[in-house]
Amino acid sequence: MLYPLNTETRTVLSLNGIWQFQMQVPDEPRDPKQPLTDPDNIAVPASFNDQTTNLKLRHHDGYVWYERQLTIPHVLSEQRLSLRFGSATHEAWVYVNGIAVGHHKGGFTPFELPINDAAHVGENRITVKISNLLDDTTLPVGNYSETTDDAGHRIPHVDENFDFFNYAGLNRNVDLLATPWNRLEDITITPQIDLKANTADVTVHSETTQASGRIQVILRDASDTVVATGTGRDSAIHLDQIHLWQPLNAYLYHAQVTLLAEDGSVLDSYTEPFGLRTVAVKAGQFLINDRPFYFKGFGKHEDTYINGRGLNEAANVLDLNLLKHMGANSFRTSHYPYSEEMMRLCDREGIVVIDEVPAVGLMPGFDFNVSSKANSPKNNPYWHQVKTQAAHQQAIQEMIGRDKNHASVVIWSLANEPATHIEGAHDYFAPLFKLAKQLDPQQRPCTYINIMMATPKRDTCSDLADILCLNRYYGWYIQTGDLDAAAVAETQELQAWQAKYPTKPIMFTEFGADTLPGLHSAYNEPFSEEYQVNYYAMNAKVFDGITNFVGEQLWNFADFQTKVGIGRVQGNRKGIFNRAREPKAAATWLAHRWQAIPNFNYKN
Ligand code: GCB
Repeated sequence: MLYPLNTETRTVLSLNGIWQFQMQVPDEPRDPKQPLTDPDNIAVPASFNDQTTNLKLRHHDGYVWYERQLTIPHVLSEQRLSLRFGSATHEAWVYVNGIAVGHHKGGFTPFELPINDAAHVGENRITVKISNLLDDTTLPVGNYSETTDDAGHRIPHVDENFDFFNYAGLNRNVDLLATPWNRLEDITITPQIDLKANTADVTVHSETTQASGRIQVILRDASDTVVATGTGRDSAIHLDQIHLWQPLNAYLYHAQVTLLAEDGSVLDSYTEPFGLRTVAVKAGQFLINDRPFYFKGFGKHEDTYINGRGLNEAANVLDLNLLKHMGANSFRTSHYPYSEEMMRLCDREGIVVIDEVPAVGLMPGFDFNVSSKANSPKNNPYWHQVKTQAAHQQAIQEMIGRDKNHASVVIWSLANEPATHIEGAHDYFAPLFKLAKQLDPQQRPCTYINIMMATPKRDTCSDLADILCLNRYYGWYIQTGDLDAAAVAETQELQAWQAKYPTKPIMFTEFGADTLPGLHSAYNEPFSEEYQVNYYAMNAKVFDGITNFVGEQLWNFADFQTKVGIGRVQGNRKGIFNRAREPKAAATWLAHRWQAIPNFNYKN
């Protein structure tokens, strides 16, 4: 899916700003033909939850309504008009002047709805009904229930089957797009790189809405010089003396694709950035441009004060600056695809990304203590009853469709901590891995993020993963406070994985300890800043002793908001930065370690 850009043929009008907003009274549907009656102001893009003093709204499970006026200028009236949402969390029904123009389910990927039949030049009313409800058919997975209030209303409740606050609303940009009727619908760029010859054969596949018209492709280098040209809906273009996209040393080319009429006039034009790099898994190593890469970085969240999960570009810029400052090189989009703006930024900055679908909560009964299900029986019927397969396929399709051209993306993560220690998981996941491989033109490695209970003995899906990504909390949820015992158990498990899969690279995609900044302990007590430093020092020592261990992404970059619970103190406090991005002591310790570890050939 193309990112919205102004070009010589296209106009993007931002609909960000203050919208009108109303919470729907449970069980009392509204008629979208009528304007909102007593609305409040709400900012877009942002989650609605932290913009209010109304506790009921902050914790509202159900429907909310957004509304605003849109003036369509005469000059755009001949083009195809559509509304484009960067995301609407988690489900949206969109109306223009009270007329339904479309619907989308899935809270972390963009969608575009044509509106010409419902809109007119001049004033229009845009209305969006949003649901933040989650259940056993959705991703993420929620535990849905209903109660009845005194007035007889059915009140929905969602108990998150995962560890982050269910921030919702119009979390990303909303735009009006005016595009030609005969237009470019999608562009797929697939480079075949010959590292030895320093050349690339780049296929630029252009999809158009109509069969008429011919395609011209111009490739420009980073200094905007034309380096090659091609023609046709499948343009094969050869590049000599290429510049590679490298971790922390990004180099971007641009493909300018033009759809021309037979008379040579421009029907549509769009420019897509792309990078040249290879990714491969070989002999227990993760190779970028044929060199063994070592992941240093984080699991993150889109989570900031006030904006909630809403797009916060200043926070994105700061987070990547902090990441680079620490000597890190990568992060995972835990636990959902992040904004398109963040992905474009990572391409530019040379940040290596593990891109994850919102498949989180695929386990019977989430608990803050992720080790609590250690003894859940292997023959639990969970995977035979699960109803998320359709949503999961759609999420994979939409993530890869959106992010396939990003040089920064090197791995697709198809789930976070599914219960793969329970029988039946393999049948659920095998078709999803197949689908991801079919969809990705670059054939990136695929994985799922393995939960603690899915040990080398109990796990049922690791054969599907190209790289073993483990979330482990030795010294936190288990062997709490005993780092010596934790080191022994962690080493044993890693050795067992390596023995089981001598050619698969292994990395940690989570490990961490909740820490309250300013809390100190001379006795190395959990929650103190000292314990967090010692916890990371213990882990580092273990990692350095495992040959096929190719990366450490800790949990979490920053403290983040969760639902309430006795295991959470105003959210999850495993950040090495607090929520305001102020460093805890561990940030300094880790910066020293990571600055001394090269991006390549660390283990050689
Ligand atoms: C996990 C989850 C993550 C939690 C984390 C924790 O395993 O993947 O979403 O926040 O543990 O802190 O418990």
